[in-house]
Amino acid sequence: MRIDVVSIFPAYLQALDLSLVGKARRTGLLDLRVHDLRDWTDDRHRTVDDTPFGGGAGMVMRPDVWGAALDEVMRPAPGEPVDAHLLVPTPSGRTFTQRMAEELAGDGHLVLACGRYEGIDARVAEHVGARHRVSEVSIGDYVLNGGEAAALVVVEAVVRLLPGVVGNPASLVEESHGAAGLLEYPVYTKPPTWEGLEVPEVLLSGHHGRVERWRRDRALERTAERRPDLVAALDPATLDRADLAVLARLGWSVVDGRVSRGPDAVA
Ligand code: 6GU
Repeated sequence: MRIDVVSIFPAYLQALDLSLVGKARRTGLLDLRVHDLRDWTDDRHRTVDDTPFGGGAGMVMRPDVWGAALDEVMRPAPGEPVDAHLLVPTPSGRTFTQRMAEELAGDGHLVLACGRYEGIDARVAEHVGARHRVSEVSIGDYVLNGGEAAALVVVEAVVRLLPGVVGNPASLVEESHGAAGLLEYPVYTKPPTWEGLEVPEVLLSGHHGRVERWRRDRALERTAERRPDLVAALDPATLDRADLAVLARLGWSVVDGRVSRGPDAVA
């Protein structure tokens, strides 16, 4: 896969030299290129922004500079038939999800355009959209100063799904099937006693069936506590009697084929 990241702070992306993404680059699984947007300016001050038409606070990134950068970076290399997909990190984008990461991992060429200030002139997405797929994505409901941190998140989430990047593919399989739609259960390692705190005895028992049940119970409890939206989205067909018992204790039940909580939810 090829990924290009364009930013006025290319040094921000140096984290992509490290760890699993860095290794994927060195082994040739990933062709990742970071560019300085100012390389496409042509004035003495290397200007990338200007005041917003219609007034208001802050600055907007100029379409001519971004257009020149993206036209060059997204142009298919000779003999490279893959259609580049432009990703624009912005708090007003569609929420970036694991499903989106899985889809993007199937693309041949991703380009991330990191905006700063109040964002990029809207004509850029329109211009690029005439020739390429364009997706504006948000990594969550909070505001960052620019798209760089979000680009790091998107690249890491996508690259770890590429074949050969994660050392033990069983980790990926476990993530996707392990407990579909639930948060992970708590994990422990040695020593079995630390600062007066014990590892739950069942995990030392060697009884695989009891361990699996305990983990599933903890995952259900955690999800009900922290992410009730995920519990409500569970497919009842994926729940066994023990699951339903745990959920009932927490005030959830299946009503009209849906997992729901509240007065008529308690059995
Ligand atoms: Cl993608 N960009 C910025 N600037 N802020 C964000 C974001 C992205 N996602 C959440 N907040």
